[in-house]
Amino acid sequence: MNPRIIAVCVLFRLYLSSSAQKNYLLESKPEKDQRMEWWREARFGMFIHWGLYAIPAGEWKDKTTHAEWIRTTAQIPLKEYDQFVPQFNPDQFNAKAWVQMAKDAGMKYITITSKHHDGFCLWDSKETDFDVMSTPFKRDILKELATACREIGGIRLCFYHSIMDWHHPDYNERRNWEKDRPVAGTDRKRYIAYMKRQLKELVTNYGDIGVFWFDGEWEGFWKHEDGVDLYNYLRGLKPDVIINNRVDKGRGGMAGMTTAGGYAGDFGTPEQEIPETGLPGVDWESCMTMNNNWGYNKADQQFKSTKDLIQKLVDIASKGGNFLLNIGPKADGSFPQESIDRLKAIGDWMKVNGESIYGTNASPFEHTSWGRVTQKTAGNKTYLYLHVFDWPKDGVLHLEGIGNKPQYVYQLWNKEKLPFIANSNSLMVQLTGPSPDENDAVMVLEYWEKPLVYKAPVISTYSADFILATDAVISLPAGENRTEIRYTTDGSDPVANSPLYTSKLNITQSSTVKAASFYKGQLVSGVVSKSFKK
Ligand code: FHN
Repeated sequence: MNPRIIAVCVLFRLYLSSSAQKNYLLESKPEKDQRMEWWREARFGMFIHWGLYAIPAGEWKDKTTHAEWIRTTAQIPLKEYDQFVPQFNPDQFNAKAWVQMAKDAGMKYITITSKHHDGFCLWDSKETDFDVMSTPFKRDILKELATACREIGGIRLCFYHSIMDWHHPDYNERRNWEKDRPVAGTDRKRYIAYMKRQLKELVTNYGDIGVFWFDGEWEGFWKHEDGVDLYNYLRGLKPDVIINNRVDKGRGGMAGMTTAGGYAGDFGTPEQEIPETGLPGVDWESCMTMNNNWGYNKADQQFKSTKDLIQKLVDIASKGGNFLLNIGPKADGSFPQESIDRLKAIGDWMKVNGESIYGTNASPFEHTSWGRVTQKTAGNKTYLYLHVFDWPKDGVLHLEGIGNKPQYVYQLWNKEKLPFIANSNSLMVQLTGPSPDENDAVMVLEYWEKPLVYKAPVISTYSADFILATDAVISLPAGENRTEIRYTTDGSDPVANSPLYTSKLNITQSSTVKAASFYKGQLVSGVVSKSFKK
């Protein structure tokens, strides 16, 4: 063969092997920021858990508390569970209606279970017959959703994909009650290759997939090196795809955050909970059910109120996170009416207030008694969105810890400007009339400069209980250099002429240290305290 051709073949093989082995974990911050931009802007998405488990709808023999885990929680043998395949015929399924409901609710992406733990595939997979094409429905559900997203616009299609698979024999973890599925002869590498081929189908044939949301990573079957490999494999197929932290083994339980460096995954995944505070520089998304189940359970009527769901969305955004709110469709392909009603009501609120959610960042304030704050910078302007859950009875909204005046204060719902008084460390806004929205009424502070937000100091120590002596370090968040720390050690609140903190305190007696931030002689933060015991 012509030496030139040989050289080209060798170079091409090198290219293929190098692109397959590229370590995307070494991506630069600007590259990741660019990739995450749409997702951070979106802030709000729809989770969909749908599959064969919607047929029993949570009921099995004398229990009605099952859901998407029913094959396991009801200990249904594989052959008996497979009987749901010929029953799956969702004649009410309408992909356009689903996508439109998500869009009308103000959501920007849909994350649907391509395959949940039971192994059933909602798309036409060449890799298995345990898929929707083996049912009477014989339609590629994910393809119809991809088409609807493309035609309607404004909604990114994303896939939840379970690593754990209770159907494929080579996923060789077994439940202790599964006596009918021997492990002999199984091959975990063969399962991983199967899963990769299926993921390639999903990346290649269903349009511009935004996120792969892995789950079921917690069993011993899945190793850290498998997670890193799968992350790089998928990024190699689609470099701009976003992948959650459940692709690897770094998730710290249901709190969802990645516990240390070196693990793969672009965002944390708190489940059914919201972190206490935002985590600067960390991307995370809280996923929650509307009632108590991910998959459809016909007995579960405990739907969260619209007010609760809106305030959860706002709380999450005020901490810099995304909200992935779940729908569990029925076996016929329709959404539960309670879900439809809440999506509509949330959408009505988002039509008026969406700008206070989309593309916002975490609140610059530690705490506000009446609600939450989100913020957004556009050009040389910064907008602070005051989400008022509890309307002040005296008609005056107080904001503590702010040191400069906004250009304007106005009601987001009608842009009506409001009078306000600003002093050295707080703002008082005169509200007009009752709250227009008991779920959350939003006021806007428009700044033409960076808002001057004061932070309380933090008192830290190696040990508050000591024998001879211990140290107390009092600090302000990084970058806060406009204020000074004043402190006391007798338990009294610090005042302008209290001692100025300049270096760590040596504590030799039981005492209470209190500290606060001061600016030009004015108290501008809350008072923090820590007790020390000899
Ligand atoms: O076991 C799954 C469960 O079925 C559901 O999919 C949730 C949603 O995030 N994830 C796992 C439980 O943590």
